[in-house]
Amino acid sequence: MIAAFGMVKRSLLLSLIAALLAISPWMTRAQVDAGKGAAQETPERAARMKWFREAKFGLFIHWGLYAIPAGEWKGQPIAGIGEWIMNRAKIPVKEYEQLAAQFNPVKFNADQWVQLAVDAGMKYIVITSKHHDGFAMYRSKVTPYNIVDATPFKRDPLKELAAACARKKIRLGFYYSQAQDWHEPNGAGNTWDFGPDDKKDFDQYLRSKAEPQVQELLTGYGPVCLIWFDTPRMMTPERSQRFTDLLRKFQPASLIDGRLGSAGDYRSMGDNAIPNAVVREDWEVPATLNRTWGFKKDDTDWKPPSDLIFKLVDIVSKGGNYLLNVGPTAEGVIPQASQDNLRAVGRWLKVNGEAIYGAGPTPFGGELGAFSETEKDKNGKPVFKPQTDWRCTTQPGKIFVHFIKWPGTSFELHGIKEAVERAYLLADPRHKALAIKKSGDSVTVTLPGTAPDPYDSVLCLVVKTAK
Ligand code: FHN
Repeated sequence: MIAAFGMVKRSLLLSLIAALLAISPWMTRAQVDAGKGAAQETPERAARMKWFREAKFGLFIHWGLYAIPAGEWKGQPIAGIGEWIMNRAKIPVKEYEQLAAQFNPVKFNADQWVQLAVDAGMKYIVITSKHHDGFAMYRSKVTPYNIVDATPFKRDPLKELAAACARKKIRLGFYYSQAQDWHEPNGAGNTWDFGPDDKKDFDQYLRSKAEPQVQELLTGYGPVCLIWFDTPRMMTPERSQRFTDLLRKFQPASLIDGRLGSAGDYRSMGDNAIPNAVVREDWEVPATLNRTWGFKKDDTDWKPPSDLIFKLVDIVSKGGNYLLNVGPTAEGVIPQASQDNLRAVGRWLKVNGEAIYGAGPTPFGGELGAFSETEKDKNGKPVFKPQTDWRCTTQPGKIFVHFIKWPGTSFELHGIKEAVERAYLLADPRHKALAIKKSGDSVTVTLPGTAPDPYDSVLCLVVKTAK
């Protein structure tokens, strides 16, 4: 067995530094989150969750009318995330609706979008079918406020994406804003046109729009891998249950994310919020490539491939999935920088995918960082100090050590009870065996002088699992 604590020493000198660190303020280890909300595992649940647990990496797409103003309204830049422009600029429904007549994304090509996800090594796609602005990005019979009936484009991109996903064998899910709908008098969120939410007939909105639209999505687009609900304002358990019932009735295999209003099939972390420690339940982090979800023309603050690969590895080492977003333009083009950075992740995954897809979390935890005993945040809570030199993921019989920072010619790992039978680098096409020395529960591996990968070089330790 592998002990639940691991720590790296690279040489005698580094042992000394480690000893010094041991008396530094970074003493308190990150706690493992036992996953208090974890659903009880049953054979049905295991079957439903199987693909999600293997996938690890998905593409989020925020696409809607907000891509036209792209962060600017009447010549003024509007602060905040792009898809919130209607709310931030308090644009009246009557004005915002007029964007539909201009929406003509002639460069949209479903196969190209799906190919990007495939090239990036992503295993599922989640696209906004209706965001908080209330505009349906598919042909809806519930309301003419949809892309087929209200725009010159007249095509149903979700139909085209569903067909392209089926061709490329990649799963498709739909984001649906069940509570906030700024277009509807009784939907949550639009207080500038329709007054306070607590005066609204919210159930009238749910029954006449949200529930029938979710039904349309579940019945008109083939297999839907999940529905990604969001911002559960005013969602009581009874209201949430009505959506759960729809999913279980029309697509029993489809998953419910963690933002419906009652427990879903997995936990959704906050936006861009990666936990500090291993979380022992199914979870996902939705995350941006820059600072916005919906396209904003002045947001070019792109996270580089090094950051994206580190985050993917960090998340998988803590037991989660990474749902990474693109915000296509009003013409239907995914920004080039998004494409380039995602494809760089895909190239790394081609070589190192075994250490990601279906991989389990770290058996250690000390390498993730620790809470400071001296530094406190504004609430008086200890500040977490992440350590980013290395991460660990696992497969049955294998431990993968991800070197974000190359340790030099030797690496020592503590806390391994099993026999280590072989060690090699995934980046070495011949998987040449590296020299290993085992002593007690430590293993020392002799490494080449330089990192074979600029972002994350993965060392595979083949271990003899306990019978
Ligand atoms: O308000 C939305 C936001 O626009 C975006 O869709 C994100 C994605 O996780 N969810 C909400 C904020 O958490």
